Amino acid sequence: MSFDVQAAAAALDRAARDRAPVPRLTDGPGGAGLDAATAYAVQRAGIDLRVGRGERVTGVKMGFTSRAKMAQMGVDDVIWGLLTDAMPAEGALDTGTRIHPRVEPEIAFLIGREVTSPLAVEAAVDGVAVGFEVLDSRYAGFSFALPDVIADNASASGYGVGAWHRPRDLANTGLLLEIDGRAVATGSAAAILGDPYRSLRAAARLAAAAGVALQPGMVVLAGAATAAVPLPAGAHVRVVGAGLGAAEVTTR
Ligand code: OOG
Repeated sequence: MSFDVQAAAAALDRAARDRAPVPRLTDGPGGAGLDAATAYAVQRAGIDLRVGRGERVTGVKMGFTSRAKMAQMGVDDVIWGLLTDAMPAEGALDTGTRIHPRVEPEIAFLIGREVTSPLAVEAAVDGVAVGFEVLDSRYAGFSFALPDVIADNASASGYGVGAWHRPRDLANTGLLLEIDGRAVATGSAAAILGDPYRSLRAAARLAAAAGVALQPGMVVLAGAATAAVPLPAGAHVRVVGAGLGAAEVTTR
């Protein structure tokens, strides 16, 4: 049975907007043989729906770049997704518009110049920051196989970044995630493929291969260094990166 890319994208899009999770695509019609390429076609069709509603692509996010995340979700390959201008959490974030949000600490890169070749992406970086990503799987129980989560834009739902700093070595940057002043996750940026710059280069390669241009002003999220934790309403979330300051958000 052939797989309906547009129908899958529409179902995931509706799930996000209605806050009603859907069954895994891999369990549905034609889903048994769903491969990564088809799953990325679903992801792109979902982004097209967002762009059609007026959203703008603001960057790229990497997923499963750390053992902690792969182990948490039971998958074993690096994936990527796209960020849009509907996702930044500027100081406040509404958990009520999400299904079962989680938060994780991230390293973020700011693209400052046109990326002429994925091999030259480091030279195009203008800033580095500590940040957080809010994930919200559109699948029931936050449970998926790799093609499912690829199709679901790598669970992207929101993000925030702290102040930008000049590019620097990040391999041993300590990361701390606090909820209401309590440390809930700690890790090192070294957990991100050994060095977050490696994740940046992978993001540039994947974007170029997919025909997505990394433009000045875009953000690349390198992926979490720790497992993600449930994001409650009415909480103050703070992510600290050693030497990078903090990124904060209050939820309702
Ligand atoms: C998929 C997204 C994983 C990361 O940083 O590893 C990710 C998920 O766990 O729902 O963004």
